[in-house]
Amino acid sequence: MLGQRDIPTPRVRRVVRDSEYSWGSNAMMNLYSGTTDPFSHRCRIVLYEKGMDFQVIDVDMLNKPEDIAVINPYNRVPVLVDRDLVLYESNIINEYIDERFPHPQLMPPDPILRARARQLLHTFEVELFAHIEALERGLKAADKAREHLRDRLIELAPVFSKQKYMLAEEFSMLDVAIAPLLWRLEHYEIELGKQAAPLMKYAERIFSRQAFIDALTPSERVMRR
Ligand SMILES: N[C@@H](CCC(=O)N[C@@H](CS)C(=O)NCC(=O)O)C(=O)O
Repeated sequence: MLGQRDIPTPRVRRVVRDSEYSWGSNAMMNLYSGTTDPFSHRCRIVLYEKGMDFQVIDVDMLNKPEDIAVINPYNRVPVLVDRDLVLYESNIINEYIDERFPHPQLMPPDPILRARARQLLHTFEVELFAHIEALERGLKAADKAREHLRDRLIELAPVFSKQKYMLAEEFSMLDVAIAPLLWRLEHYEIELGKQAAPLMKYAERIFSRQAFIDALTPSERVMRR
């Protein structure tokens, strides 16, 4: 575990709420976040939904600072540093923030519903987000990934003819988890067609939330026309 003094000084820094912030004992939560990274996007959404003090450290994915490898053995973003706690993996970071700052609660309070939500989060990773690296890196597998994502999202679309959000009527961590992909459909050149209209209506509902708007980086803002 890294001690406070071992935490590297960030090279790129964006102070979100507290311009007097210094990298010292009063450190608030710090998120190392890729400016175009869908996984970091998830964590930014949760931080803004909670409306507490935090700092986002913008990481240029094309010029990633060596510091990231010091705090995450997998050398990836997002990474959350909260005093002595260093966390990676967007869903783990988000559950920590949700438990630390319970309002508004984004995971269901009931253990059974919470377990189901975690199961669905896992399904999103396997069925959707595992295919994103091919698109982000422009790999040979990109066309297959596009096709797979399109098919899975079209299958999901009818759910939103009956309900407002992924878990019925309340915005939750599941909406947070999928939102960065929905925002990037044009950017990834995934065309869903008319059959996905209920899904796109659902997406617009998420995109119009103030926290979602505030969480977007300038590079993300231009991903959708
Ligand atoms: N499962 C991880 C995925 C994180 C991830 O893949 N991050 C990518 C950005 S898309 C990364 O930092 N890759 C290293 C690099 O591009 O150098 C999470 O949910 O946080």
